[in-house]
Amino acid sequence: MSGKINRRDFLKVVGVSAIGAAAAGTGHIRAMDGDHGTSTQEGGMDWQTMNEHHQMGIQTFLDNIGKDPIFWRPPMEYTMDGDVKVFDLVVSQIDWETEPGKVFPAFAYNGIVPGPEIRVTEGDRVRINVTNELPDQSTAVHWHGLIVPNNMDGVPFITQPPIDPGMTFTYEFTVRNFGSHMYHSHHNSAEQTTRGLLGAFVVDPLDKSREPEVDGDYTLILNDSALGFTLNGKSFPYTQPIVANLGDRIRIRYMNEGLMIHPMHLHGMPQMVIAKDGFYLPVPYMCDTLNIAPGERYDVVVDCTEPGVWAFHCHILSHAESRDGMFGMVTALVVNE
Ligand SMILES: [Cu+2]
Repeated sequence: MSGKINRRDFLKVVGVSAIGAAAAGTGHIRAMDGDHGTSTQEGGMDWQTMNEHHQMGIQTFLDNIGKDPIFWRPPMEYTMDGDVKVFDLVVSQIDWETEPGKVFPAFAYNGIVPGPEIRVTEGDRVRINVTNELPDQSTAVHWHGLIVPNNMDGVPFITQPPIDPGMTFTYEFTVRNFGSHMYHSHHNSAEQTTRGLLGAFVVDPLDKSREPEVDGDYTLILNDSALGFTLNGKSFPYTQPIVANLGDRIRIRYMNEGLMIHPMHLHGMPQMVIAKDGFYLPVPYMCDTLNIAPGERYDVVVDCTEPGVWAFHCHILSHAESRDGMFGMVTALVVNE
């Protein structure tokens, strides 16, 4: 998967080789004015050190490609009971690494943040057994975007009692509407959801006539606050890129489970927005930066017409880059020739 990307090509694309050449005194980046010596800037880091930190992050990202097999969550396994698809979700407290050595006390569905992706087809009957193994918090699960009976909506004291520690609550409903949806805690949710009780609930339509034919289908869950700025539970440089071949058409399903807006900017190629909150748009539209607010889902299609490694990040820059280099909500689209 990463075989076609080498360091030289990657650095060429992101421009680090030019910075390196300039540092060696052979490049064509010239000082425009004033003092460009090695004096320490505000923040206690000289520019050479800043370059090194940035370059190290990029190298770590490159070296880590393909090393997180569940970054793009595989569909969750289920069992059949008659014609009912039965899923089991266990809520527990774990230590979650958004990057090696950066460990947060987190909450998880089935031990991972985000939880496993539930993927079914419009019209399916589903049963989801939710067992709460948190030591000291009750919880509940809301099926965000799905049209369900009121008593399955997952809001404690409105539609059900909370699921106390040690208890199991069973949700069962027929999946009536397709699209890119989510599931998450709806109890103490500012804490529980941002600490990890979130996941994708993707429903394929029965009528595929408006579905784009794609070479790859990627769910990208945005989160912030309790675990920092993450994409699918990881922070750059430990996020994974989307790897495509020239000419591929890919689909990205953005889901924002955080507390902040995140305008996701893809370099190199436009994004065609085809659906909002699971509903097809009457007319798709093109953009290069797509703002995704908490609770929103957007489906986009990208035609991979431009070879190279293209930066792909939240454009609230403080969610993506610091003096120490890129961090948080940054990944890449790799288009192999
Ligand atoms: Cu952001």
